[in-house]
Amino acid sequence: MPIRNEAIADAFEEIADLLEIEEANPFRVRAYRNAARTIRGLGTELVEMVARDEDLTALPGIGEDLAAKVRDMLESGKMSALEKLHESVPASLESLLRLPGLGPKRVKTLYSRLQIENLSQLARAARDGSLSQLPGFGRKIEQRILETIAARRGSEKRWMRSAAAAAAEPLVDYLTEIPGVKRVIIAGSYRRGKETVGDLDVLVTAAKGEAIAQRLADYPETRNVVARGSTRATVVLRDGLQVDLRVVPEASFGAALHYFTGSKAHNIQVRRRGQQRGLKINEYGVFRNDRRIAGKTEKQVYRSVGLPWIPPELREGGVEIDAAAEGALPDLVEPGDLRGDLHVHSGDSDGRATIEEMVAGARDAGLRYMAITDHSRHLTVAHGLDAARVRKQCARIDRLNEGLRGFRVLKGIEVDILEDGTLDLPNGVLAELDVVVGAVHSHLGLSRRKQTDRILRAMDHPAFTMLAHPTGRLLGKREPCDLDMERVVRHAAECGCFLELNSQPARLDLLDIHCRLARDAGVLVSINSDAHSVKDFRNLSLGIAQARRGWLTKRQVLNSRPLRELRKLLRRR
Ligand code: DGT
Ligand code: CA
Ligand code: CA
Repeated sequence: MPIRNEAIADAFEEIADLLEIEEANPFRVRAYRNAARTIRGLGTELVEMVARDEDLTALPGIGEDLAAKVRDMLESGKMSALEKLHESVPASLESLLRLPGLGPKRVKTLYSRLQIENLSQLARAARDGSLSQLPGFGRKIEQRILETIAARRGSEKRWMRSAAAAAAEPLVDYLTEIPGVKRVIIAGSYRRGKETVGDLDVLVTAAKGEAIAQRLADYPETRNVVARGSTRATVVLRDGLQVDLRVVPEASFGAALHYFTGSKAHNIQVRRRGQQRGLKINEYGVFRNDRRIAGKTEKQVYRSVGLPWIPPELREGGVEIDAAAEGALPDLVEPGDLRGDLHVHSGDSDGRATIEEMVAGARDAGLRYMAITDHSRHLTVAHGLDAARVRKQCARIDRLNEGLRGFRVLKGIEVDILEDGTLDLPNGVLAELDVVVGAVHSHLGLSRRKQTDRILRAMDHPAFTMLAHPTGRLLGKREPCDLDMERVVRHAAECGCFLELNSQPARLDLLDIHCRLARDAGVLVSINSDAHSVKDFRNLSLGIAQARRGWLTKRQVLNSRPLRELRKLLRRR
């Protein structure tokens, strides 16, 4: 059996894993990962290239050293660098000890029962489920170990969607203007609507790839060129964001778009369905006996395996294929579906515009209503409002509404949930408001039990409308707080309140999985901007992307409802 690319890429990945445990130079680790990725993306088998005496170092990310390792593996069936690493990595039991949930006793069990002495072996055992079979282990700890490992893997720099978009949009414009270019689209995690992306995967259709790769190298924002070939290029932009360019002919566009949109797990499932039908699916098309039967559009690719087109936001390799096969894909919420915004600040607290200016901004964004929800008094840094100031603001809003046609300002507050779960303003004033958005801004480090109880208690308040940014995470800055979201969602369903999906670029909180919990429990989600300035209404599109990844339909989004319907829902408590 010839050694396939997959096995070589796996070996490189494993070397990277082992080097990472050894805390080797991150550049070295990355080099192996990049090489693995290159190899996985190759259209031809390395074994054939070597047989034809082709120069492997011409491949992006493959230098002399890695090329030699590839040849070594093709000849001997093993990669000696990997074997050596296996020997040299000490019984790194100490590093296992540092993992959450693993004490000396469990580590010893791992070693004596499964000969696990390093992180990659542990990861494998956790993935194939053998870990949970051990005495003293269970599903919970297995899950925790998997999460820890995933978090370590994911510690390479990722970019917030908003930052990636700021780089992507001008790049798309630049590439679109090149003569001969037909289409330019960003695939990868960006197209799947992820809240962070590792890099930008740009797909271009054009007859001649080389010229496009050259133009990307010449792009004023390009800092350096990592690799360049006849149909691809990899460059790093000035701010450090990496761009992978692929140029494909029009006839392969759909297949390439599908392939490079991913996720990898989704692609694998689609390919498997293809295999069951005797089809080979790759980035060039769908093939039966080497004859291309589809590839121009994504729809064709899906149709070839008996599925309807699946929106990119759902392509995570979970249940979307089954849902598609059963004709049960959700009709996902769209940007134009939002009628209002239920979390907006003004200059009365820490916003940067007047209520009137925010009204104009909301109208420009196509909205018909919004709730002004300034901070409450506890948040002194934000010049939070006490009851008297809230009442004054309400009177101003009443007057403002009298002069408005086709738009309504609702009266609200973003009230602090105090440490004990009480709200930061007296019941009387809260009862006068249309919208009470409860938020945690302090004591984010409470235990899971205390944090959850605190939030549940706040929800029990009869005036409570919705929970703002439930997990409190700030991408790249702050982990989500320890919260039992299943209990929170269940409780929201029981007491008839709502959950916010906060659209600020660093928040995007609810997470996608929480949106799904909400949907399953029948809890409506409010996609709010939490705008502090007029331009912040634009962030709603980020919230929509997140909601789509959470499988939400228009009906499951509170602020897609017309004002009259919304009012009924708000009064339901
Ligand atoms: P990222 O960049 O970390 O946010 O995540 P993605 O999903 O954009 O991943 P990336 O940039 O490594 O690759 C883009 C897409 O290309 C990925 O979603 C699926 C496809 N792809 C990459 N490598 C492989 C592979 O080894 N096998 C398969 N089937 N697809 C791959
Ligand atoms: Ca990517
Ligand atoms: Ca990429």
